[in-house]
Amino acid sequence: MRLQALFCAAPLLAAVVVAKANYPHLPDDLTTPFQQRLAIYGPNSVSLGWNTYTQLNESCVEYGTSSGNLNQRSCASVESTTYPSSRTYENVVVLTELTPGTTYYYKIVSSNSTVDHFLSPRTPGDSTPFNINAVIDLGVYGVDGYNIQNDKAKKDTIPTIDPALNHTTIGRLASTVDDYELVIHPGDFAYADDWFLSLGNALDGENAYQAILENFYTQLAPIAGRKPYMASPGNHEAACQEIPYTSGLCPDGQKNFTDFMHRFGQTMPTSFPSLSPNYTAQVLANQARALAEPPFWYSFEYGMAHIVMINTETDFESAPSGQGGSAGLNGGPFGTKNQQIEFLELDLASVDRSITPWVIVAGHRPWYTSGSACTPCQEAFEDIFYKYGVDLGVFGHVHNSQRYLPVYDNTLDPNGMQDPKAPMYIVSGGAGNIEGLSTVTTRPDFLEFVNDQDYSYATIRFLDANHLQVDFVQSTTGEILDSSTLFKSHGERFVRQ
Ligand SMILES: *[C@@H]1O[C@H](CO)[C@@H](O)[C@H](O)[C@H]1NC(C)=O
Ligand SMILES: *[C@@H]1O[C@H](CO)[C@@H](O)[C@H](O)[C@H]1NC(C)=O
Ligand SMILES: *[C@@H]1O[C@H](CO)[C@@H](O)[C@H](O)[C@H]1NC(C)=O
Ligand SMILES: *[C@@H]1O[C@H](CO)[C@@H](O)[C@H](O)[C@H]1NC(C)=O
Ligand SMILES: CC(=O)N[C@H]1CO[C@H](CO)[C@@H](O)[C@@H]1O
Repeated sequence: MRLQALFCAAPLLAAVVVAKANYPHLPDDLTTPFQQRLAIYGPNSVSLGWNTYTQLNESCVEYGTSSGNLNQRSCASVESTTYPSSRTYENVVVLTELTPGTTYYYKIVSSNSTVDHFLSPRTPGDSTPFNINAVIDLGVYGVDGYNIQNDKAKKDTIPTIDPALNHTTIGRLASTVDDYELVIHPGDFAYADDWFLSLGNALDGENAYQAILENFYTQLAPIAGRKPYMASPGNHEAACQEIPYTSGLCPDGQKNFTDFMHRFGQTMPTSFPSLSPNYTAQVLANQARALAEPPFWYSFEYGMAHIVMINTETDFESAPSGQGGSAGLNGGPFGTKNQQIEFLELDLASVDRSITPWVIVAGHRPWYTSGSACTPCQEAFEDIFYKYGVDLGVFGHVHNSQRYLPVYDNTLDPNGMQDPKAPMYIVSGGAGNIEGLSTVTTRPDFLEFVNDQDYSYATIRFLDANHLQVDFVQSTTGEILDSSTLFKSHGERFVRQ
């Protein structure tokens, strides 16, 4: 209300303010697809989400294994959705019964779309080596590098982004696109809720918020439209109260993970049925499946890997972004009491290592970290990780790269990297965003590598059933900043310890 009065009284100011929220140009053809995002949706299926600037009467995708013959067609089972303050509509189509590990060509049905392609998921148990990237805390990029720490001048405009001008991390993900098969991104996308960092946005938060989201997901589309891009939430998806004084100006779309839910709610999978011949494992997997709550917590399988995405923001005891949580964000809950924790236990208990030897759990807030440790997360999750022999924990939230030796209960695993019982942990939060990199202030025990000088991310290489290599990649050059290999014998089929 007050905002509108201000706009009438000061049209000049309004014009300046509106110009600040730099929305991408509207296409003439409103059916043009933007913000494409693939995800692994099932053992033989992939979901494809995209946004349009009009509601489509029918959202469809044509696809096939030859670029010249898109002989299959799949249409949305639900209508495209939007939310207050958004300019766009979210469309989702699921492509099922795909032949595993095969290149598929696809074209979103529109009078203005082009053919792209993806690799269909590898069957759980396929022992072909493959790589994934862990990219966390990734924000919008501008022509001159929007994410330079302490460069206030660069924070003052919301850039319109030409996707061809890919910078640092997104650029590296584009130029290495044949080197990895999927991306995991557990939290903090776009940093649209940081709109208030630019003074020019003060009276135009709603537009600034939406403009940053549109710019970011359009810039990400060349990656997320080519590779399954698996999401779970971070604190920047939660709400407006990151900085308390903005809460009075909170755009509807910014409250309670709204954009995140709309964008990824229909595209992320529920857990898969078990392929184990063990009946108990099948039952446990089905129980876990019923408790999965995508896009907040879920798991999927891919070749040698069972990957669980968790929610470190809400839905466990003293969750930092939950009701009454320490971050003051009051988000969620998204499940019933204890649902996420029960899900995680049942899901991990169901894993048959003779099918998927590697178990990775990825979430946003770390507990082994230099700075900003999430103690409630450690209390909620660490024992479960250990009990079921999680091999690698992947986190972000702290804006740099860190690697820890296998550790449990703040005690180093005596075996180190040679067949430990405890999980190895990494923080891969240096992808780059408006807040810049986080300076390393403390060097906790078990910290083996840390870098707070370079925008970077982690490549996880599944070499075989016993060797997992983790490389930290410098975004600007592609140089490997750190490389380590974890050996696990994986002798037990169902780990309990
Ligand atoms: C067609 O799509 C491209 C983006 O893929 C967009 O830049 C262009 O404006 C669109 N053309 C029309 C006529 O809408
Ligand atoms: C949807 O259908 C209506 C009625 O047939 C038509 O007027 C409109 O142009 C269609 N919209 C799109 C985006 O195709
Ligand atoms: C079957 O799976 C359960 C857990 O899922 C495990 O405890 C049990 O040992 C397994 N049985 C066999 C014969 O492997
Ligand atoms: C957030 O959304 C969830 C799911 O719709 C709902 O259960 C919860 O009550 C909402 N929380 C708040 C604070 O509005
Ligand atoms: C400006 C720039 O570096 N553009 C690059 C973005 O990424 C694509 C895909 O790798 C390259 O072809 C462009 O040269």
